Amino acid sequence: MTKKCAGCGALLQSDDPKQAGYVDYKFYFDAAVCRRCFRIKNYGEYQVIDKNTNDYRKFFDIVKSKKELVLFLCDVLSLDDSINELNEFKGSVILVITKIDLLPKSVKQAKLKKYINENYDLNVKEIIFLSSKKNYNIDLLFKYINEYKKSEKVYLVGNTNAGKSTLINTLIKSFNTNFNSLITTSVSPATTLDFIEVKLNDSITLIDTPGIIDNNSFLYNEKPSTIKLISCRSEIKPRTYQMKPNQSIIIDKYARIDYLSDTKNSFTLYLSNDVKVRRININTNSYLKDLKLNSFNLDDNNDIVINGLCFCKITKKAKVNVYAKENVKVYNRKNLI
Ligand SMILES: Nc1nc2c(ncn2[C@@H]2O[C@H](COP(=O)(O)OP(=O)(O)OP(=O)(O)O)[C@@H](O)[C@H]2O)c(=O)[nH]1
Ligand SMILES: [Mg+2]
Repeated sequence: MTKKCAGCGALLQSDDPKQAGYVDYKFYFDAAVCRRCFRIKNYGEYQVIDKNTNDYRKFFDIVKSKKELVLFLCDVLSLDDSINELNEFKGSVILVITKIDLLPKSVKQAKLKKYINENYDLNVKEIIFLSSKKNYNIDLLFKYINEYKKSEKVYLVGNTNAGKSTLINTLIKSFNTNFNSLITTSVSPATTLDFIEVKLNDSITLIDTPGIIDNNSFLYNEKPSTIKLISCRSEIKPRTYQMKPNQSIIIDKYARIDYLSDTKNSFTLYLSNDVKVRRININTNSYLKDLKLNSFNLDDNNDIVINGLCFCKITKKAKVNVYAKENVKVYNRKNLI
């Protein structure tokens, strides 16, 4: 008899503790979840399963050919060109921008929507901004699901950590009070390992999928303590610095932003409130200059994004040098907010 872990979707097995779905043979028949899920939930411990990043993408690619409704989730702090991929889905797509509670309340959704519409040409039924944590717009999403679903199956896809499993648990809590969803969620990447079907009601079955791993993210291959520290958990308090020429911003031990223009400028950092930031003099301090250099000559109203770590809103034209880990994508875009 085979059965699946209700937390991560892996097939339960008692042969290899290092592989997905392991559960001690003594518990096999009674267990609903694998040892890894049990430990994530109860002790916050995280075990990396040794898989190739393509193993995760495989599930995403399978959903592309389905005709059913797809909820394409994107963390508001990781909004980038990867959302263009939603145009490759055969089924209707709703773009769900998650974790909206992390942005300061002053940020207008209309502005975010305008940014998406001006920068991307997306074939979507709706764009919705929500927060599973604050239960914000969950009712509206439920209404859209009923309006656009083609059959009872509704798929949730997106990058790892976009909040797919958390959203399913929230929908279950809100609309199926007879059932307690067991899907495991965590701040670490690659939590969900296989398709997980959860019945929301007689006419809707939600299907969770493993998220896509972004090799160019700061979070890729970082240790759990660093992931916890840099992941935003509460509303971001933006940090504004009036930069003078030859000043530099140091983001803990992770990145350095040198300001090279010769007029004053305003830099506002959006990142986890727990990460320490300080300002130094470029000429007398070479801290973190051994990291990879990315140079920019920016127009006014641009953001510098250090993928997975933060973004920095810069108001005027600026020459900047950004130092970050070798694999991390650093890029500029028009101001998001
Ligand atoms: N602040 C905030 N955090 C959220 C929200 N939704 C999810 N999270 C957090 O984001 C992290 C990732 O959530 P998951 O639901 O595990 O993400 P996932 O998309 O299922 O990730 P994979 O299974 O790896 O693909 C967890 O720490 C969640 O608590 C939200 O609306 N607001
Ligand atoms: Mg998940």
